[in-house]
Amino acid sequence: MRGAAAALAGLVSGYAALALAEPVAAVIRPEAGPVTVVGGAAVDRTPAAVKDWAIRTFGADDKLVLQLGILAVAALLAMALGLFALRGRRTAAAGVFLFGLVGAVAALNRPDSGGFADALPSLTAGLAGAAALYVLTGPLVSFRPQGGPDAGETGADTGTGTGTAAGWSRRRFLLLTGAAAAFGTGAGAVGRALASARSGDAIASRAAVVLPSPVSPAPDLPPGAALRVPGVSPFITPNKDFYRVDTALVVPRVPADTWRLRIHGKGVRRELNLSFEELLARPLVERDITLTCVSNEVGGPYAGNARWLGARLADLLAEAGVRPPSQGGPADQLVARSVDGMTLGTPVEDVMDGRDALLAVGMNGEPLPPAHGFPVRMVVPGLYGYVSACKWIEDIELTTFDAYDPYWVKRAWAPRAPVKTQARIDTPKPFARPAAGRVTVAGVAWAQHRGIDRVELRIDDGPWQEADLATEDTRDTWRQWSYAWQATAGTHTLTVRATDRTGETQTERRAPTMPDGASGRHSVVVMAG
Ligand SMILES: Nc1nc2c(c(=O)[nH]1)N[C@H]1C(S)=C(S)[C@@H](COP(=O)(O)O)O[C@H]1N2
Ligand SMILES: [Mo]
Repeated sequence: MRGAAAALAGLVSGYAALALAEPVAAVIRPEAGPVTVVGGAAVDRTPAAVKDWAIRTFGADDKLVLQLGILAVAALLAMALGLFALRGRRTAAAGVFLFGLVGAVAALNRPDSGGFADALPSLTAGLAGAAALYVLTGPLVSFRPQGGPDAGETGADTGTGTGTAAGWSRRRFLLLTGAAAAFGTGAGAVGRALASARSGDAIASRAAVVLPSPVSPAPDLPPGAALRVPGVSPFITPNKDFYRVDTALVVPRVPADTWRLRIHGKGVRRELNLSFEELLARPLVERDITLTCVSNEVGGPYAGNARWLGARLADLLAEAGVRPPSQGGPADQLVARSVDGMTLGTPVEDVMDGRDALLAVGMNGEPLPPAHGFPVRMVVPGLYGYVSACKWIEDIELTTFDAYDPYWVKRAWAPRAPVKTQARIDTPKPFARPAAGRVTVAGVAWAQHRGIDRVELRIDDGPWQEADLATEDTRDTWRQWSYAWQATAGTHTLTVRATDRTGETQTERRAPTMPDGASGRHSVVVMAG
């Protein structure tokens, strides 16, 4: 009983501590919350293969799973410290404070750390947790069955009249524990209210943005570019369905009116420092571009196609005096840095070779959604997101591949990563049971900036059959395809492959996503009947 009470005291102390950190973090910086900073440190230290597995297994829930994992570990540690307090309350309390210190150190070491203030939420949690554990476990150790004052650590507590047969003050313990839990719940609620008031600023800032018309609008979709086949990925991915992959445990909220972008580094003759307003005042172009993630497995969901509005990055670089390596420029790598300290490296040559590399402000007719990089992000056709698509961008440095390894490259991903040609079967779904007879097989294929020229489908071990391709929008976008299959009863394997405009057919050779993107062909098994 006393043990269970001690574990409960630990748990409630931990709860109250983390809850109290919430309003503190909301005032200082939501990104500085103890669970967020420890989670961020964990993300940075997770082996790339595990992270890739987490993205594949938990998808967009990967962050939630991580945070729940941290809370579970914290709960276990808190209960252990509660039990330990039965032997030494001061030492156990010091242990709780130590975890607060760990959080503080993690906070100060975040790449986006805002300085000493970032340590405060964790320090507050450590102090509050230590005090709570000390107080809550008081009634558990301060009263002996024999009666009389306890000569131990809490000599001041006489425990008069509240002792139980078990030798500890149950009523007092329950009162204190209940109060601590209630306090924590209140603090958490205040924290959430403050945080939502704060993110309200960024939301208001986004709502106030009026996107200018492009000087060069995207042409209307050619007729026949969007198939009307149920189950196929829509040609343009709605923002709410667009995949999201990033390391941010809290979506950075960057008000547009304080946003600035600096362009500097090797070979820059005139440093540029742009405000959001100045960026919007430039000639903006609108382009359809398909974005894909290097963590996408063959047949996976991490690809999306949107109509982006933005400034051509090559023009800005030219204005800064940057020349691509092919014209003698000294920098071959452009390192983009986001407000949360993420770094992504892109070949300068690719950005300046005439393709529509954008500093994007709009996505499908609205300002970028916060999760997709509001107010400004990069998008470069033909390159995986981790080497091009910096969200919440605030800095561009011209450097070399030799001189600097950005975030993912430090974690063993390839420094250069053009998108690999891929075709995906969207319908029928794996293990579907279509009626025998005519079944429309359909999906999408992509080879951004090269273009898709052919998609073929094979039933079981039969010959490759040409699929019908939707009309091409641009070579920077995916292409839908469909195939009218006369399904016979039984189990069949459908396999798809695409050929890009260089004439290369997507390889059969399977490669994992690490280090530069998965290869192989997508197959789906169906039971026609
Ligand atoms: N700041 C920041 N930008 C980032 C990332 C990130 O973790 N942080 N992830 C990149 C990766 S791996 C991909 S695939 C794309 C995904 O963009 P989306 O979430 O808008 O689909 O963003 C890129 N830009
Ligand atoms: Mo990615």
